[in-house]
Amino acid sequence: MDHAEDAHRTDLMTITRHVLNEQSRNPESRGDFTILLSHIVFGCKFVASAVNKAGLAKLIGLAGETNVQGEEQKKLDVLSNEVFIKALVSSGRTCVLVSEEDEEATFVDPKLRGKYCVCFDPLDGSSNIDCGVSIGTIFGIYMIKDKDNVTLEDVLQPGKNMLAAGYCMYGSSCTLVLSTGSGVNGFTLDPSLGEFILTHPDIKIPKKGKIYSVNEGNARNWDTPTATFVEKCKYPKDGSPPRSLRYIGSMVADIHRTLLYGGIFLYPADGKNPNGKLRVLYEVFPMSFLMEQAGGQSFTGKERALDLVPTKIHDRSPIFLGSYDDVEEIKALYAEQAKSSSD
Ligand code: AFP
Repeated sequence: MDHAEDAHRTDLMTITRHVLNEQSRNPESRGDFTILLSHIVFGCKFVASAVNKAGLAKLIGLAGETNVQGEEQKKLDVLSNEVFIKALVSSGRTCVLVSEEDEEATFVDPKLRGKYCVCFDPLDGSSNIDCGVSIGTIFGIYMIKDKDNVTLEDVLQPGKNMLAAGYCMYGSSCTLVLSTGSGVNGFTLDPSLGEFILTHPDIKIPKKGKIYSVNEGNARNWDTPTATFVEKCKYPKDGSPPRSLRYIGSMVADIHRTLLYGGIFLYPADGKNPNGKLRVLYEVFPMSFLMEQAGGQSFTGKERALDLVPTKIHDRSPIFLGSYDDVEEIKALYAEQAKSSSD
């Protein structure tokens, strides 16, 4: 028996141990973030279990309600939203919550208030539920501005003010990817232990990728920089091979692949949707934060995505994010367009 290997296998870095290690580096920390995160992790485990059982438990199906975007809600969306709201409120560490499923922000009862604001999409990619494609939870965490005066302004902050962001992907395995502002780490749920174990330490996105990811069905409404970029991906003029197209239509799954394999994910503005489709607070910001922390970039077509200042909680923005060099290419095309229209 190889004892060294055995010792290695049994010394597992759980997500709680990892966050406690990070906490111990900050002597002023009182453990509030660790408590908040453990409640988010509980929410993810609950949803992972519900997603796994969805077919069996007949949870799939319409709940007969529509969400704020006018989309039909599935039962799993409703359930996931309830689970996360309850988990976050009961942590005693939150004060304002913004969920994709709720039109209004939730202001936590003053008795249960803490210093964090959480923006989240409890079950992103829900149109993929019925066919078993990977879906996920996305979250971004801010610190409250003024404890005695909690307002919507606390969540209408630029993405660069986020303290932490992450997502949990419910797929062939359940993977939680987290950044607390010093790199990105990935944890996989070991179902037998019920623990997220560090499996992808210090994720770095390749500097340049070979994959582009976009809904090409919208191509006829694209602006010139997006159309030119995609044309270059398919018919490169510099002798490089064409890039592969991969598009799942579930942001968590498309971003997870992009983080690990490199490449670029695009949800641009188009003729019909000048702000694109994806929501700033709980899709664009958390994913942009993770991308930058992994060495990539994120761009709106006008500016660094994390510099955006949302004016409403369900604002949308065009987004291009992924490998550093790939995003540089799209930035150059937008700069060219801006220059030619100012000439
Ligand atoms: P659903 O939650 O309605 O499935 O939308 C998923 C999503 O918000 C995001 O996860 C995808 O990247 C994007 O929309 C896909 O949009 P298209 O279906 O327009 O390509």
